Amino acid sequence: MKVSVVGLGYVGLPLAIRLSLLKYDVLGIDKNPEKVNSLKKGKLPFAKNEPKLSNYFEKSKKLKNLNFSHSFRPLKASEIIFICVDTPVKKQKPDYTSLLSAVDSISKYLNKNQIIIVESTVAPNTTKNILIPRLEKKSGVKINQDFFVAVVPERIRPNHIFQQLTTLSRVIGISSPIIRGRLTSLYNKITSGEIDFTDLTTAEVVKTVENTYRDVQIAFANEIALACENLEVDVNVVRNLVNKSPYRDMHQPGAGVGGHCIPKDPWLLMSSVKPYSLNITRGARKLNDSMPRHVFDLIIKALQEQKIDPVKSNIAILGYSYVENTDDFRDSPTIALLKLLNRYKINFQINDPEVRDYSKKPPSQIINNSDCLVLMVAHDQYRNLNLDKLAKIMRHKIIIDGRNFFNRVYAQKAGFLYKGIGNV
Ligand code: SAJ
Repeated sequence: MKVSVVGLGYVGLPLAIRLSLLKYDVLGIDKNPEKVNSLKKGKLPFAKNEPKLSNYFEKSKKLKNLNFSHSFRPLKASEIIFICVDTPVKKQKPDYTSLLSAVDSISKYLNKNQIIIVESTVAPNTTKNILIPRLEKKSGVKINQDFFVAVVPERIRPNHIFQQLTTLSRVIGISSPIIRGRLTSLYNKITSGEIDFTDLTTAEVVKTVENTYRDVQIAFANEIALACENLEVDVNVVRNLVNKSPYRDMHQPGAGVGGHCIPKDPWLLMSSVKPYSLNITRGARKLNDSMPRHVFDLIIKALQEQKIDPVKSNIAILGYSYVENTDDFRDSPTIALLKLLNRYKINFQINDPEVRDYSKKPPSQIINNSDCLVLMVAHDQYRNLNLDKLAKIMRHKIIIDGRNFFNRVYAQKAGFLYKGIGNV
């Protein structure tokens, strides 16, 4: 069976490779010619450290059933077309530029009996009220008569992509029960997880709510961390003891919430619900977005305690990506922190072993002669940092711990002024 995947990012490319290994005849389409050319040459354009991605890509190349194109014309022959393009949020509203461009290109070649599967995360009611009418208008074919649509939101996380793609349960919203059989067969091959059928809008709500739920959980942890700073208790002790109580799952407070899912999906949900509601959701977003500012305030407070003029200081930032052990830095909290340091003309250097632009200098080189070490991402590679050795090369010994990464007592024994989120 011929299938097409439109959008070859963190979702689309692993999916295209998975489908190739499942022996489908796969066409990967992307608007970015450099990405298409890199893939045609057999080179991964990103996520080189993603477990299994390069290994599966090599296997797929041997099957010769995965091709790449910048043009949409060949998808005429596809029975199934997956849409996996980015759906960012700009000024708290959905930006569907890529999505609508993909839909318009697909509609030029849409023909009978094709199924379009929207894996991109969209606001509730987008597929029903925007995508389907646009497809019909631009193609002249009719929904549930000539073509069908499904909403199957992706459920993957960088650094765990194939593990999640092949095992997690999937929600499948369908435009008509007619396609239930075909989608059952398809997704039972893709994942060993359960597949649950529902309508198009419910599937969109489930996806945006599952990420909003996580954002609210993290915001609660951050709020309690700020309270613990005020109460001068260690939030990590509080969290560990709270979570010993049944049915509690207090999340990790931290330097902020980044990535292409959690900070975005609550705005997609809010954009589709009448105004002035979802107050907890809105408040959680605001609090999580304020955490990089809180890290900045802790830096300034620590420098002042040590009588260091911030504009004459040198800050060592560890971690640029949005979450540990990945090179993905979309919406990273560190980006927000750097904006503040730049605004107040405070010097800094960055190390991130996973991000090419910041992996050339080892941590020791950017920490050498610095006044303050700020841990923003809990990369495994930072686990071998020796605080006694770092204390000897720093000009002043301050640690701002954005991820409860270092042991406070140990850091203090090594002579550091230690301030952690919720543990100052
Ligand atoms: N974070 C915290 N405290 C926590 C957990 C995360 O501050 O307790 C921060 C992280 O540092 C990061 C951000 O939140 O900056 C997001 O982290 P994440 O672990 O949620 O990672 P994501 O963004 O890759 O989330 C994805 C989501 N999966 C999909 O959208 C399909 C999310 O729904 C999953 O729960 C998550 O992966 C996962 O853990 O699988």
